[in-house]
Amino acid sequence: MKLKKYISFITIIISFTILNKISAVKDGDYTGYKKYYVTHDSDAIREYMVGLQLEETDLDFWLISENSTTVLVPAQLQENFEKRLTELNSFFNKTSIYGNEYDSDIDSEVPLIRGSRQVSGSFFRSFHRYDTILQYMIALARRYPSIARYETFGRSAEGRAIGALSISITRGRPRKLAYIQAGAHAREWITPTTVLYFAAELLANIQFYRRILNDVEVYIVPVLNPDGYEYSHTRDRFWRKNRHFYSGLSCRGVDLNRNFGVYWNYVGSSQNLCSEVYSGRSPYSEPETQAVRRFLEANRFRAKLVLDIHSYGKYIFYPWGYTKFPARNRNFLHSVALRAANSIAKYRGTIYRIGTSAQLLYEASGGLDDWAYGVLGIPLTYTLELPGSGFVVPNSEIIPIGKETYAAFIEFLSYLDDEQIEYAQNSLISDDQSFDFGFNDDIFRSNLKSN
Ligand code: 0X9
Ligand code: ZN
Repeated sequence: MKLKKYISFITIIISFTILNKISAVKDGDYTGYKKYYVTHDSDAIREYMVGLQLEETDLDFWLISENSTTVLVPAQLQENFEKRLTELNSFFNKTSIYGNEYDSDIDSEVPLIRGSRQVSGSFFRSFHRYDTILQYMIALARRYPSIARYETFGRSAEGRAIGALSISITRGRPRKLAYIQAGAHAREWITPTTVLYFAAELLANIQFYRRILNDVEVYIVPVLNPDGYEYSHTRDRFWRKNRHFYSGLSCRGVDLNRNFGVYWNYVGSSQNLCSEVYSGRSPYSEPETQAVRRFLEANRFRAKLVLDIHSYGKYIFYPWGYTKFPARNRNFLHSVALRAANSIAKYRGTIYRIGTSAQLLYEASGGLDDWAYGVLGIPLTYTLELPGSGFVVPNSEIIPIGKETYAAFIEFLSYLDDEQIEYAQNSLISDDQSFDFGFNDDIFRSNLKSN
């Protein structure tokens, strides 16, 4: 067993010296690229992929999961890549990248609650440019002036306004805060539509949600990374990072989900600017992550739920992302996630997997989830990976994914009543006797005291 591990370790080391660098900036040109779907039947192959993701900036990793990896490989590297895969005895298939995704057979015109109003209009029939999204948010706020407010959350690196919607039926009273964010990664287009669908549904049928919204403000940032989002519409459909420009350098952009000040740049991120997981020059070096930090720090004692919406893979992740070590109240986090996943499944059977991203994907630090949970002590913190077999999701899926995910949002919000929150926060202390990691303990306790 030990020998086997040793051999696979050696294989990984040797394999690192593989693919020759081409270091071209692809800038949206995917001529010759192939999408590889590699199945892992051993940890060695998976670990090899995790290593490659950090070392090989010319590959674009879409998903590394327990038993498979999906990765875009440019023409020049395909021969070497396939050779390595064969040496590692792994199976793969390759396709061109604009493949068709799955389609829905659900009647999306059924309202979510019997007797409720259908979220209407043409907005959810296709994906929109950023301006249209902002206009839609402003229109929603105008239409429901007593419960919704449009705000500028911050400004992006290129100066775009980052729009937010605050939804609340009890303004002027102290309220708990639920923060829902999407679009941190530019190419994950299904994430802004899904959180906006949720906002529209809440507003159109507010009478059904009075109990849940009784003392809760829902704060939604649909596109945290508008510069990247626009770039993924105009130049490069698979752009991930923001568009931070460094004068004199050809690569651009910081991975916003590696830029938070929690074990920053410790694992699963890179200091190579050309990498898809470049963590930035320092923690919060980016205006987009600064905006999140400013907002959540200012509201840290009333923030009880943080949801960061990504795609794809159908996962609900709870902390930690940076280590496989269990989080203190993981049992509680897991049970809430299970409820959320069950309610998603009721709509059309979509199955989510639940756990930590460190276990189900890879260890990666500097994420919003770990920071909100570990540094701010926000008891319910999750990252969702929405469905899709890639980042290109057909228009016909916008409403069905909106509807099934809505069920998860409602389930999460239902845990914000006083009793549940008290339990959630107490379980931060008592849930796991074996937790002796030191990190963040004091912060947790000081947060608990002031609640
Ligand atoms: O790697 C990420 O940032 C997320 N996956 S994605 O494919 N959308 O890029 C997962 C983030 C999970 N959380 C942490 N690693 N902290
Ligand atoms: Zn993402």
